[in-house]
Amino acid sequence: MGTTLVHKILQEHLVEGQLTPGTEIGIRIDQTLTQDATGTTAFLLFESMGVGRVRTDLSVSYVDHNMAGFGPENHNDHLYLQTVAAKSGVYHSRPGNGICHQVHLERFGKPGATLLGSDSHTPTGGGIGMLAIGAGGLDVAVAMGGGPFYLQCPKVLGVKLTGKLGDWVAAKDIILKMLSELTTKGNVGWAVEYFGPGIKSLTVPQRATITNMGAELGVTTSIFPSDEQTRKFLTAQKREGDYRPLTADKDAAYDRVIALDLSALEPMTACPSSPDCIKPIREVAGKKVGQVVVGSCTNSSFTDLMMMAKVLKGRRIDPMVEFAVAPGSREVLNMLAANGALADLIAAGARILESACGPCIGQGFSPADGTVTLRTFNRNFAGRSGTKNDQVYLVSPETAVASVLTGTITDPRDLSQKMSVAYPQVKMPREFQIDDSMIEPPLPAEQAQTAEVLRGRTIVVPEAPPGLPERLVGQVLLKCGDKITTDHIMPAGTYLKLRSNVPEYAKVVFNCFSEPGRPTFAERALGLKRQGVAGVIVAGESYGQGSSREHAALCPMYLGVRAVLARGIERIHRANLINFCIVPIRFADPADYDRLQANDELVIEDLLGAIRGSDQVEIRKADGSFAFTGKLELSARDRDILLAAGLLNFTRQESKK
Ligand code: MIC
Ligand code: SF4
Repeated sequence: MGTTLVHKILQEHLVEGQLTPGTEIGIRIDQTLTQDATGTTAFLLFESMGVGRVRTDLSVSYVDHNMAGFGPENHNDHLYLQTVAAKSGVYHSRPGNGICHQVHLERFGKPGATLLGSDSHTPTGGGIGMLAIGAGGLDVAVAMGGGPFYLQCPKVLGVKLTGKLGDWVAAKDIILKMLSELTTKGNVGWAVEYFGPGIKSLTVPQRATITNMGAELGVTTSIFPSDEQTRKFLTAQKREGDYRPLTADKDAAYDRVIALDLSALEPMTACPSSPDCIKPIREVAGKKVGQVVVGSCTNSSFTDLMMMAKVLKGRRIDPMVEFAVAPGSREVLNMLAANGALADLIAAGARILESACGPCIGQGFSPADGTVTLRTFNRNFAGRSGTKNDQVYLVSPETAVASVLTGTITDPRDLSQKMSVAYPQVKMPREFQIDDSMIEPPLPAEQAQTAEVLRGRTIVVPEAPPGLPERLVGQVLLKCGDKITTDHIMPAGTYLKLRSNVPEYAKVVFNCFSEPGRPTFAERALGLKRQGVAGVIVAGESYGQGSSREHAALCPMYLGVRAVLARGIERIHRANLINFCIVPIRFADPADYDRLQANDELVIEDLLGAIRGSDQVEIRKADGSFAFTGKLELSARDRDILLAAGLLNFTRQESKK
């Protein structure tokens, strides 16, 4: 049997282990990306590793999340990142240059290379045939220092695409269809590889929409082959030299194959409040819309926005809808400005936002109470928009433009049928308008030695975790249900600016569960910590889904949380927990979840012994009423990291050997 594309690239980069799905492997990382919201911690940790300059082929620091905050925090972060990147041998994409994934695809993505990014949507790079993986900032810092990245060798799901998308049906509808079939749960340990005759007609930006939102499936990565479409895109980006054809073997041994006929697809949406709450648009059509927001790393490419501008040219948006557009990059924005499309969008009534994450991460543009908001983004977790009880529908740019004209959720195919609007065929440009002047190259090594790094007062070096105790005495601080996202654990929005200051940011851990007049999670946790009692979190399935933000481990660790007991923990978050010395434990019998309550006191007699050499731990309630078994699904390296009190300490110990 032949080899899948995923395993071919893994094989080329393998430095430890064997390509047996489910076992741990170490791979060489060619490129890294960081963004500001995870990047400040990543760089602070990188600095404290004492490596000096990065040892990858290419590392890029982007500023796209924390852009327009009130107070000095954002600008302090930008200055730190700009100066630390220059000193460390890292390219720096300045604020305003665009969203990391969009810019990386345009200017740096390379078929066959490995990319590790401190952002869960790093697999966007799979659209150009890279093996692109999201991870916590500390894992990325280690990779910047030249260390391998360790992961579970994934099983590969082959998705055979046939047919061709119809008019008004978009790449977004392909990934929404995938989410309707696979959901956001239970896909840990898989990678998705697209193949078949249907891929030929999909451009790189379309493929990138699909691999980007593959993150919502919870898979390790998603990838398309590198073919003529890839060559066309790279040539248009004046980077033909980076092209390399790459496909799976014809008889590739996929662990599972599913088929999708693109011709049979219809416009879809993810309904409030989960990316897998999928319905065909026609089932929700007619609902009044208050807001339409186009942008994010999923759908803000030149072709997406050109399509919209062509539809809107000479038309006006519905008077009861607010409409905002955030182009994915400065390249996209410049091109729209140069060809007049920007003026068409403005004339139609669009509010143009800067090229950044913006409303996708709750930086403004929160919807009014009780309004439906349509967004071309990838996540609609409750409250992420900044409004409690929000009603966020994730849609394609096609559905967004149809709905902004009518003021109701509209199947875009109705634009042709009922309003005689022809579907604009937008071709990929032969040449993009390239201007890399907002990407600063690093300083040469000699100059870097004496260069100063600007560390403003709001940038606080995070504490390393303390060692784990032999005997863990803990208390259940919180019992939560299924699908707890990292947005629940560490809210972004107005708190995003606190990312560089763990003691401050930790105050809002789990604040979505706070009740007025009662002590917060942070207050209770710190109270226990002072008494020498560990905090324990009890959770259901898919705990920690969503973002790669390691603050969802780092801040609870700071508050004294030492263990998470769950029915299931998502890949990136699980790695972050281990990196910050919080023990991830799975219920051996999922029914034991029902027997635990908040405030229960728990004891693990021989925690360190179990971490050293067992696949399970015995846990009992301190009152003796109940004992149960937890599974420790740890690789040898995971055990070493936990015993060394986290990855930073572990890396320091290893470098001394
Ligand atoms: C997100 O979409 O949630 C983010 C913000 O991009 C995160 C990263 C972060 O929390 O900084 C992600 O997806 O990893
Ligand atoms: Fe930025 Fe949103 Fe993409 Fe995250 S999902 S990187 S916040 S645009």
